[in-house]
Amino acid sequence: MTYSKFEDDAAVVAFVRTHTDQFSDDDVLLVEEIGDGNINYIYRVKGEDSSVVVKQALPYIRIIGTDWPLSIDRIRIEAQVLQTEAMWAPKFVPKMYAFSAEESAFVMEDIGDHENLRFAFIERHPLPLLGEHLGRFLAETLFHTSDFYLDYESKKRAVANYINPGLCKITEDLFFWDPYCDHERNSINPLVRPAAEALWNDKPLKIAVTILKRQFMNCPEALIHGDLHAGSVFVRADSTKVIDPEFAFYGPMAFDIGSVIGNLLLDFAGQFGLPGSVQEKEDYQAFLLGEVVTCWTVFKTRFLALVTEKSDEPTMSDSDYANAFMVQLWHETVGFAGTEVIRRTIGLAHIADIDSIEDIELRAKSERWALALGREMILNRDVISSPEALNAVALALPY
Ligand code: SR1
Ligand code: MG
Repeated sequence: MTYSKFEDDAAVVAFVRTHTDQFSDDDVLLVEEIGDGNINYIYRVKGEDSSVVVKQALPYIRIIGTDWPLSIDRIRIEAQVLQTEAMWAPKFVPKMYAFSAEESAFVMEDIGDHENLRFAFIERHPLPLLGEHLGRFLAETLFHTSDFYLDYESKKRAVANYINPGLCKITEDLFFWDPYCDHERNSINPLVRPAAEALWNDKPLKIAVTILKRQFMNCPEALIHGDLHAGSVFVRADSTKVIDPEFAFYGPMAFDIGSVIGNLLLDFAGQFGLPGSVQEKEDYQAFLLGEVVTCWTVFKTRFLALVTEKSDEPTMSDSDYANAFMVQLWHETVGFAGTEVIRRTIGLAHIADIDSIEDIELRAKSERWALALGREMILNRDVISSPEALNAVALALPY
């Protein structure tokens, strides 16, 4: 492996031409760096009639530099996960055209006709199929990579293939440790510091978070995306694409489902302080809660149908077992969603839904609301019995 960044546009073009036949020889190709993520370099390569996207991983985190080293095996994992997801949920992922370990880079379909879900949320774009699409994506990818579907040997080999320690460690720290202590990586609105300090002194909460952390570290249930926040989703009104599975590994299904639900609720928190009329905000908040219900219901219905249709595992294919599994999975989902809500509010990696609220007082109100919601979700995950019950908790929480 070269471990070096593409030197210039010509190197990116040469990479695409060497590894794909997407462009004819006489097509003039233009390169534009488009990545605004934290970790990698992303380029769009545009010809006369079509374009592709190139993603390159370097052995460190882009926004930090060489002080935070990170294995480039993550790009191999991401390429393979995109291919696996494409087998089971082809509508919901960009096509992978080529991967090269030599350059630690791959070429994929350009989904530039979609917009990032984070910004669609902030601008309150109508997304009538969002929850349905994400529920379906989750059901297909999680079922087909789990013991419900795979034979005992394929499953264990897959667990080994997707060992991803460096990226898991980021999550172990940023979700389950930093926000619950005065960590230097945290980024805290000074007006919210007393609320953050209250969490640091909340022993039952810290124990509950540690239980979730242990589950994250010790439950190789399915090949999970591992970073399914709104920034990893691109949308049009009629289409949804999930990208960026570099954090993927064999982990708890509830972590992915919880990330989706956590991000719907984070945008709910942001809506209070974002520009717009009260009516516009309340309408969009109602839409977000509706998508919480739809996402879970579609996920559950499709997963259980897949168990009936395709699972021949002698014990787990029992429908009574599968239904009991769903109950447990829901409770874990609520807990993981709560950790996403808290870590995006006072941890290292914030979200624009809240951070773009210019008035610091208004932002603090959304942040305090989010912290209170996340705390309730984590502590009461075993009593919040359904998405409707979760929505009732959100609606009852004073702003
Ligand atoms: C240093 S990485 C910070 C965050 O960005 C990624 O997208 C993950 O969400 C990670 O937690
Ligand atoms: Mg990412």
